[in-house]
Amino acid sequence: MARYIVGDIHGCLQPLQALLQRVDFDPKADELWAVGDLIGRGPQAQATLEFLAELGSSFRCVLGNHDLHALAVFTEVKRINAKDNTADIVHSRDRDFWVDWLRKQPLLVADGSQAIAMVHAGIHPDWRIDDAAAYASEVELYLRSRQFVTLLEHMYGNETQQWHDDLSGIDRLRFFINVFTRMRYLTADYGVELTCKAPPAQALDMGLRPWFEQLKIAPWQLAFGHWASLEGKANHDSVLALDTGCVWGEQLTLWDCERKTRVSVPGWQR
Ligand SMILES: [Mn+2]
Repeated sequence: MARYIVGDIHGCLQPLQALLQRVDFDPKADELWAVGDLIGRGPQAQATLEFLAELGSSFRCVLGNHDLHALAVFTEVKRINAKDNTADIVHSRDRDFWVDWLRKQPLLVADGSQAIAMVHAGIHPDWRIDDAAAYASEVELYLRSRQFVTLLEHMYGNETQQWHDDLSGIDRLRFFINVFTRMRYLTADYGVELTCKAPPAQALDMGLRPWFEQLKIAPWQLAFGHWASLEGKANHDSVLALDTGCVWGEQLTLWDCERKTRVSVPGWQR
């Protein structure tokens, strides 16, 4: 069995299929993991979800910020924006099916036997993988409950926040969602900063550091997406940056866990 971890797909079904063909992906024998942002912005939201769901148990993913936003749009918590490019699902008779499919996906996947895990954006450097998995499951439990729309209504917010284990209620869940699906930078005292999109060199001047800089999770490796401007380079042995800007016309990249190599194909050509 081979395992491949693919970066942010964003509804770019054709690059995904080209990439899987490049590595001879066999859904009967191999496993595909996806670091989230399965849909949003790119051209084929519904067809991409159909393709991935069809892979059944050979496919595993985590939710990204765009997937959570799509859930908010599909449940009418948010109005659709033309940029979202998810109108095909909004107007589909299968919309409720995709709401249920998406809200049952996790925020973190970990395989202890291979010491490999994935999230969309990152984890807090004060956490071990076990802690992060437990925190992710708090959100997952809520998303699977009947009250999930309440969480979608309250998950938005850009306030910089420190991690404290006594955070509770919706603030705690929002903090976890922000860390797992949106974070790029931390302040000097490990506050989670959510607005800076500058490259690392420029962010440094603002006192911000990439979230993974002080991360100590060896022997674990953590795959993540979300941050296309890193161009796949995090310069840290314990993390694998896999978003290489497919939806921006750059590349779609996967990590071959067995061979420990990257494979890329051209991204979406508008
Ligand atoms: Mn993202």
